Amino acid sequence: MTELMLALDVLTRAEAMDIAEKTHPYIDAIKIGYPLVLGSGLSVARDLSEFDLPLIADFKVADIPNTNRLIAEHVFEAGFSGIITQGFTGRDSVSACVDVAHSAGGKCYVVTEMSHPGALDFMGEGIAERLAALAVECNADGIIAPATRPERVKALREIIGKKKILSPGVGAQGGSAEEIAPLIDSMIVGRSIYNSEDPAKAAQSYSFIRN
Ligand code: NUP
Repeated sequence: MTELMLALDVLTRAEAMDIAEKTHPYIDAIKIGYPLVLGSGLSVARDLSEFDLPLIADFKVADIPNTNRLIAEHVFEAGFSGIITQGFTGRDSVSACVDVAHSAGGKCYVVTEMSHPGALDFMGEGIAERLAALAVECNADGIIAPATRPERVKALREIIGKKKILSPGVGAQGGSAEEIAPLIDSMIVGRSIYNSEDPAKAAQSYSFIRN
């Protein structure tokens, strides 16, 4: 079974609550990041907790260990259950996020190779493998890997074993749900659900991955 994680990149609390209300029976987790939090404030996390789904903070944290720790503490105090951090800042910075997450009973995921074309300028083969190994070394709960490049997801799976792979890039970025779902643990989908005329129906259209 592969989970469906809704990337809720709408800009206001009202829109976020509306889409979550319509889609929550068909999704397994919600991910929010800068677009919604800068538009509505961090307190939107408490509002979304009414849907009783894991809530992931996609802040791609990328600072020195002390600043990462301060950011992660805010995230878990705000009611999130997981955080996404960059890995390229190195083991001490990643460990700071993992430690705060685990102390709060939450999860921490490390970005390895991003899903957009430009990711290959700096994060492609070789580097992504090192980032995945760092995620294992730092005891992170999983990685972010690109649904737009299934062969890269297979290579990164070899490194992380049973840790979770959360994978964005299906739909608007061109990745195929059918192709990526068997390789990953959680499929992250945003625009093709929240921009749909009927978000509930769009979310439901991915239910084959959850069976
Ligand atoms: O490599 C990444 N690619 C990516 O798209 C890492 C991410 N965290 N994301 C996020 O996943 C992106 O910021 C957005 O929130 C979501 C994909 O959304 P969409 O392309 O399905 O609209």
